[in-house]
Amino acid sequence: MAEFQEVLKQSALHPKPAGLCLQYGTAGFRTNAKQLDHIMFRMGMLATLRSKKTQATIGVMVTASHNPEEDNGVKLVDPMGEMLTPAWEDYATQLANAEQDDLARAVKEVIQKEAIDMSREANVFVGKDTRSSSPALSQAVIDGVSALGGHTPLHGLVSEHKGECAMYLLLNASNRTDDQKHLCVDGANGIGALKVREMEHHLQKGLQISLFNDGSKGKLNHQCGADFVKVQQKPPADIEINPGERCCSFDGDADRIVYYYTDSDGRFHLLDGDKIATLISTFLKELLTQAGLDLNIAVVQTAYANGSSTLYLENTMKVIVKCTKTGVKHLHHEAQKFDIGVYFEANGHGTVLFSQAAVEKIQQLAEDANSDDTKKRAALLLQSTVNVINQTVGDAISDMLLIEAILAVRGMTVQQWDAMYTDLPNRQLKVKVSDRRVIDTTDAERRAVSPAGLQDAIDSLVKKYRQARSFVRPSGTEDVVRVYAEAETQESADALAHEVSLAVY
Ligand code: 16G
Ligand code: ZN
Repeated sequence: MAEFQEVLKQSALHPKPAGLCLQYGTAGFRTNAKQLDHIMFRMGMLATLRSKKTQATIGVMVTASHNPEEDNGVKLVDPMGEMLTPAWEDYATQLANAEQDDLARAVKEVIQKEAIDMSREANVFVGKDTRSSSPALSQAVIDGVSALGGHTPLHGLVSEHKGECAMYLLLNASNRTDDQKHLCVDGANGIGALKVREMEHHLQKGLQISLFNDGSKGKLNHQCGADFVKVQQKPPADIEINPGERCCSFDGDADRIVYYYTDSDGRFHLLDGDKIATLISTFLKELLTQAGLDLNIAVVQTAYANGSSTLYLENTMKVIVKCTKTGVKHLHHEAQKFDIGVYFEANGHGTVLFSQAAVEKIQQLAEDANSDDTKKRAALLLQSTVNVINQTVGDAISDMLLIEAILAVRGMTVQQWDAMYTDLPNRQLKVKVSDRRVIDTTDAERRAVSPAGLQDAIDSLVKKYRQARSFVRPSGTEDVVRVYAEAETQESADALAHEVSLAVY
C-alpha cells in the first residue's frame, strides 16, 4: 500500500532509540522529553486510526502536567473527553515499542484487528502546554497524523496551559450541529474583541463566532456591550440578529458577559449573571453527584439577583446561596469559603472558584485507574472546568467558553437554558440626592438603616404588591442612590420602583 511507504519514510525521521520500552499508563506516556519524539509521531498515527474508527475527532495532548520542565508526555482523548479504552491503550504501547523495521506491521495489525476503513476521514486536535520541548513534540504528532492522511484542524488553539481543558470542552462542542455551533459575539469595541479575533479560527470546530463591534469602527461600549444590553433590555444597536440566535455581549474590558436572544415574536430574552450562575452551578452539581465527590458548592449573589434565581437555586437545585454587598471583591471573598464557589453579579461579572482541596480530589479521581467510566468522565469535565475558568478574576472569554461547553455537553439550547426559571419583572432607577451618604445599609445592602423611617416606608410599599422586593443603596461609582424593585408584573415592578424612589427624597 502506498500509504505504508509514506509511514516508513516519515517514521524514519522520528526514529525510536533501539531497546527503549515505555508503557501507556493513566497519564499516557510521560518521561524525559528527549525520549519522546518517536512516541509523539506514533501517537499521531494512532489518533488518526482512532478517528477513522470512531468517525469522530480525537484529541492528542502534549503535556507532562505538573512534572518538571525537562519531562513531557502525551495522551489521547476520546470524542467525549474520555481516556482511551484498554484495548487502545495496548495498541498505544505496542506501537510505541515496535522497533523501527517492525512499525509498518504493528500499524497494519491495529487496522486489521479493528477493521478500520482507511479511506475514511480523520480529524485530530493537537494541544500542547508551554514547556520548551512542546512545540517540536507536537509537530511530531502532527507529522504522525499526516503520515496516515489525517487532518489537524486545531493545533494552534491549545498552546496555553489551559489547552488540555479547552480541548476536552471543545471535543464535546464539536458534536453540535452547525446551528448550535453558531454564536454572535458583541465585543463592545474593546479588548475582548481583539482576543476573540485572535482565537476564533482555532475554535471553529466547536464554535462558529460572528464577531460584532470588533473595534474596527465603533466606539468602546457605545450602543453596545454588556451594560447597554442589560440596562436597555435590547440587543446592541447595529446588530441584526435572527430569531432564536444565541448571542452574547462583553463589556469593554471583557470582565462582564451576558447572553440573549429574541424569540419568534420579536421579544427580547436576557440571560444575565444569575442565569449564568444557575447554568454553571447546576452543571457542576450534577458532575459532583456523578463523580461521587463530597464537595460543597455555593452560589454567591448580590441583592440585585433576581428573586426567581435565588428561589430556584435554593429550592429546586438545593445549592447553598449567599448574598454579599455589590462589588466583585465581596463576592470573591465569600466564594472562597466553599469547596466550589460560583459567583456572579446580575450584571455579568463573575467566575468560579475551586479550593485547593477540591482541585486535588478532582485530579485524583480523574487519574484513578479504578474508577468507572461515569465517574471518570465527570472528573474530567470538572477538571476541564477548573482549568478553563479564570479563577483570578472573572473574564468574559473564559466564561463564554465554559458556558458554550456546558450547553454542548448537556445538548441544551439557549431557550432551554432560559427556561430553567422565569425572571421576575424588575426595574432599576437612580435618584439624584444632595448627599447619597445619608443612606446606610445592612444585610448585604438589602435593608436601609438610615435615614430613619426609610426602611419602614419601603416595607409598607412592598406589601402592596405580589412577589415584591425592593431595596435602595448608595452607588459606589456615581453620585446617585440606586433603587431596585421586582414584582409579579412589570407594571407592579415599575410602580414600586417609582414609589420607593419618591420615599428616598
Ligand atoms: C463596580 C464593580 C461592580 C459593581 C459596580 C456597581 C468591580 C470590579 N466592579 O463596577 O462589580 O457591580 O461597581 O456599581 O468590583 P454601583 O455601586 O455604582 O452600583
Ligand atoms: Zn468591566
